[in-house]
Amino acid sequence: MSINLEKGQRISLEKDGGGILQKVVVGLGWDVADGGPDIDCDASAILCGSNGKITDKKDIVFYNNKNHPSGSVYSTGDNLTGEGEGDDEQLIVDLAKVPAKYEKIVFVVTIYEASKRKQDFGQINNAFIRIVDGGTSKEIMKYSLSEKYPGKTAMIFGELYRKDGGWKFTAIGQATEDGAISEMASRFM
Ligand SMILES: [Ca+2]
Ligand SMILES: [Ca+2]
Repeated sequence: MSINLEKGQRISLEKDGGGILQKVVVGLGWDVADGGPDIDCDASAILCGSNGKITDKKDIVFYNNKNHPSGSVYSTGDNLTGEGEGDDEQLIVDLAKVPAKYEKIVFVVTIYEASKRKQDFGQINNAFIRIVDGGTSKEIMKYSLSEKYPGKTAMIFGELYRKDGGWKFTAIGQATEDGAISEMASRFM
């Protein structure tokens, strides 16, 4: 059964009935509030070492760098509008293949050309991150933003991190004013 996480909560990622997960789908979704113009959110996965930093720009996986060199994380592509229910962008993580030097994978969402288009998280509804078992397609957990963030143009949604030989996920929900993926990524450099 899927668990609804609150901001700050963490869970262990396990298969239904226990056991280690091989592959997960990290889905992110959003809708435009009140019939406003399209908003192009971009989801990224940032692979960090034990110091919480990236070692290479290729450790940021998103629509413009779809495949991590290790083959363990990839992006299914760029959604420009957020139209429709369900996942609008997805990052696939092959947990078993993540090289040992990476301790955590942070999932962030930025708004493309937010300042030029004068867009922010105050104009977004139903933003969420969820994790699905890639083997069974069953949802493991979902974290939905419970409030709006006017003036905020990016969101650190959560992170997967290694713990006791497995993986845990924390719902972070930290809104920022970063204008682009490069700005967000500089937090991890
Ligand atoms: Ca996008
Ligand atoms: Ca949507």
